[in-house]
Amino acid sequence: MPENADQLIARAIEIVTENDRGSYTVPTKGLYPYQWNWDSCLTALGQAHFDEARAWAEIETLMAHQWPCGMVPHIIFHEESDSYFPGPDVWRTGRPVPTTGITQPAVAGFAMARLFARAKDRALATRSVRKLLPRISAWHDWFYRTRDPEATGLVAIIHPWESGRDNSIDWDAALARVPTDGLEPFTRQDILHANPDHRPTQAQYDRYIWLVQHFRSLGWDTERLHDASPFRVVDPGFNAILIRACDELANVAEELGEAELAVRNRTYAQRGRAALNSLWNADLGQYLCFDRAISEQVNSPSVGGILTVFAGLPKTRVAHLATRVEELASRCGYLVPSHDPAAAAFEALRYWRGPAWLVVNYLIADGFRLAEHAEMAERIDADSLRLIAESGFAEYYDPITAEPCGGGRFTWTAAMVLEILNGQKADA
Ligand code: 9WN
Repeated sequence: MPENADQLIARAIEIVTENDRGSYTVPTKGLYPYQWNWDSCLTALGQAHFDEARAWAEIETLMAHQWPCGMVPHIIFHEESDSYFPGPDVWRTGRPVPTTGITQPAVAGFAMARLFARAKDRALATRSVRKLLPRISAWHDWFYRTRDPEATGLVAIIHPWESGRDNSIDWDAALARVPTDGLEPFTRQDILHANPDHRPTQAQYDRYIWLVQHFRSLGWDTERLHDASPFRVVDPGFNAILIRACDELANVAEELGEAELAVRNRTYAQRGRAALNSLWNADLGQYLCFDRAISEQVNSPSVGGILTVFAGLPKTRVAHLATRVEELASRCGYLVPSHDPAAAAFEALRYWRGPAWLVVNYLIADGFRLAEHAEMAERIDADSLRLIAESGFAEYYDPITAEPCGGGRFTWTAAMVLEILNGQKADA
């Protein structure tokens, strides 16, 4: 018998709780034993439905490990573990609690605003926001200062892991230009926990680690890394998340009388949204990445160009993106594939080269909802719930068959189910 909404909510809470380490949540046992940046912010959205204080703590813990320059690291290594590579001994960033030296999609500003808007405990929410606002705003400043040195309005990522879409086809050409000379020998752990055929390849890992060594050799000086990196790509999805976070932070700052933070973040958002136009590809009807190292558009129809809807876009653009999602729907069983199944490089089971991910579905659906395309948002939510019904709370899914892949009992997948189902209850 299919589970009803309350049973699913109970299971989702069980998963989020079992991965809770007190003040932060791990993505899943074994495969990912630390705190990840965007996982935590999306997890907090789910936690808030059953424990608001715990949700605020999740984001506060992450922000407590912000670097003095403003960067918020992609992993915080709170406890020792030998089940993940590359650990703190490889990164060697010299932080009091070890962290990596790169960042991840800037979901925090959006998550903070959403928690604040829904909070029942207003006093707690206001206290938390007062702490978080300046920190998250400093992260946004860091992005536009160090990752957009020529003030184009758009930031670049300098490592595929920063995108959160690690082995997307979007990075293939740029990553192929990353050398591997001087690479220190290493042993991967991920392929002991998950099917190697569903994970990035060894050639990709070699380049991921070479970049880490290269940045380490530059002393993790984040003011220098952009220009010094052979890998510099402008991802429309990554920028969309940052733009929306700036806008949402500006809204909250206005409400709390923080005028200076509000104006600064609003300006970032407006400039970013205008600059996204340069990434539009009329032939495909979606946005594409731009390889800043060689000044060329990347001809790769990935979900990053659809996730752009999350920025809050003009109606004509949203309509084109809705058409594009319809096209993808005709080529798969479950929205939204991380790559167009019609493309030759599409791989249904390999991580970010085809599979569907609930967090991305959630952000895309939210963008359509923002643009008053409720029908498309509901359709994507329905596919997310179909994936759960078919295959449980997996890390990601084959978008054609719904086969579950990667780690099991996955925190952010469960958190997204809490968001979708509680949202539906509230609308009923
Ligand atoms: C590297 C934790 C993270 C997610 C990323 C996802 C994957 C890590 C890895 O897992 O990346 O950061 O080792 O594969 O690609 O989006 O944040 O769930």
